[in-house]
Amino acid sequence: MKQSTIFAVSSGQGKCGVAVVRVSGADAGVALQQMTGLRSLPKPRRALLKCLQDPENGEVLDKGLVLWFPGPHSFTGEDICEFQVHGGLAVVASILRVLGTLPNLRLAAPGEFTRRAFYNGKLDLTEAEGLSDLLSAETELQRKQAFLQTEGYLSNVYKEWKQILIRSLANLEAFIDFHESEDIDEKVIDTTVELIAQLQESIKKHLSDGNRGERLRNGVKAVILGETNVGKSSLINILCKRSVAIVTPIHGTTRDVLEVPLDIGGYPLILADTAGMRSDTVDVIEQEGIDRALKAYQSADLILLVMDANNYLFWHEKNPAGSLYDFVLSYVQKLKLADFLGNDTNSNLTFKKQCIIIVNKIDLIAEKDLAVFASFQNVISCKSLYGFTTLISSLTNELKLLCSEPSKDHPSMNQMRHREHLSKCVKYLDSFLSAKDRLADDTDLMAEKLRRSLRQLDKLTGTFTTEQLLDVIFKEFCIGK
Ligand SMILES: Nc1nc2c(ncn2[C@@H]2O[C@H](COP(=O)(O)OP(=O)(O)O)[C@@H](O)[C@H]2O)c(=O)[nH]1
Ligand SMILES: [Mg+2]
Repeated sequence: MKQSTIFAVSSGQGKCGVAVVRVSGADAGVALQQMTGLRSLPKPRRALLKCLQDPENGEVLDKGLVLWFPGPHSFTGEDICEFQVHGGLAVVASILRVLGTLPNLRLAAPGEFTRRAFYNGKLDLTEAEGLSDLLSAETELQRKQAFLQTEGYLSNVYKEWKQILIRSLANLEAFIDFHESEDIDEKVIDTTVELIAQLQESIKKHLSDGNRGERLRNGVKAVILGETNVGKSSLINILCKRSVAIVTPIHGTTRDVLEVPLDIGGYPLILADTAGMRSDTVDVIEQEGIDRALKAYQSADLILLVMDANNYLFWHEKNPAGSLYDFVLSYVQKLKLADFLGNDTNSNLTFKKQCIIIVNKIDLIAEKDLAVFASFQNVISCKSLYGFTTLISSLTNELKLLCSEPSKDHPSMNQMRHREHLSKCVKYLDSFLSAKDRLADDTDLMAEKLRRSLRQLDKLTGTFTTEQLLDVIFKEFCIGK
């Protein structure tokens, strides 16, 4: 059965200056000629200004640029034609309607162009995933990571690993076939073990990146915690430059966990405002809010611990010899944040999770008392906006630690799917290495272990795949890509 030729708007939905309509498949050339009335196909990859018409009655629909990309040198590997037309809704609708009347043409499904590109070997699975990420990248560093991935930097790493496995397998197979008849060097076995041990090390290192690639892809989860009325909601409103959370002088205003996506220095941050922690509430709704805040704390990567400057001053006057550690300890105990501080022996302030301590409402402190706050790095006022430049740079530093630095030489994996296949691959390599003494007499079995680990890398890059998996990956794409 002949595969349909597909078409879609590739430039996004809605009214715009120019819309790009893309057609891919065996009948793309026919579509181009029908729409333009051209007797022959234009020169490849050269823009041509033409009137576009309804072939049924010659009605001119619009005037626009026409481009012809004969396969295999096209995005999908198939013949592609593109129409750049005026981006009015009716213009685009008329082009789509007419294309739909041509034989064997139909509207593309989400991701179908890219899926065809994948089938035609134009990109592998990790590159296709990179492309999907590039389309949804919201910050500069997400863009960078996704772009490098579409350019094949991640898949190059996996391809290199596959080569090592393929070479090792070839060595073992040669050994199986020839070691009795010919004198094949027994060193082949040692070399293979050595190669596999190194490979396993590299994959383990790639895996143990502390989810930094995944965080950059999905956003770092940060949660604002603190007592009621210290200015948590005021803080989130300032950071996201709009009034997302209700701010009042009444204790216990915030109940739901409120999440907003932010771009901080190019890093994606998903910041959550929470209900203030206090133990004496009798309000069931507020108590539910506090429980939710605790849950948000459990799953967060980064904590913004907010306190009121006056409360600290009060504590300090009562405990003049108390250290910052003592204060934070008493504060988190009051908030009932168990397991918050690190296990330190000499009262150094360390945290279980990355944490920024923020002292708010510094505007309410008298000049003579300001010196008391010298040991805090982040002293702010949500009222006067004092201290926000420092706070933003503290945040950026924390995000740098939590996310991977997009790099050509050490690209990070960034999806559960990658992690799963790589973990399984390591498992088979482990089992190969732990049984390596049997290599000489049970070479078949040992080769099978390598074959299985290779299969995992094949799944990763898509050399081996299933329709179901492709459905999952390509449905993430938009129509027209
Ligand atoms: N003077 C002063 N008041 C603040 C500051 N930040 C917040 N507030 C006030 O403190 C009250 C509680 O603020 P809110 O953001 O709702 O605190 P939350 O309960 O921690 O979310 C409100 O009346 C705010 O206007 C600040 O930096 N200085
Ligand atoms: Mg609040």
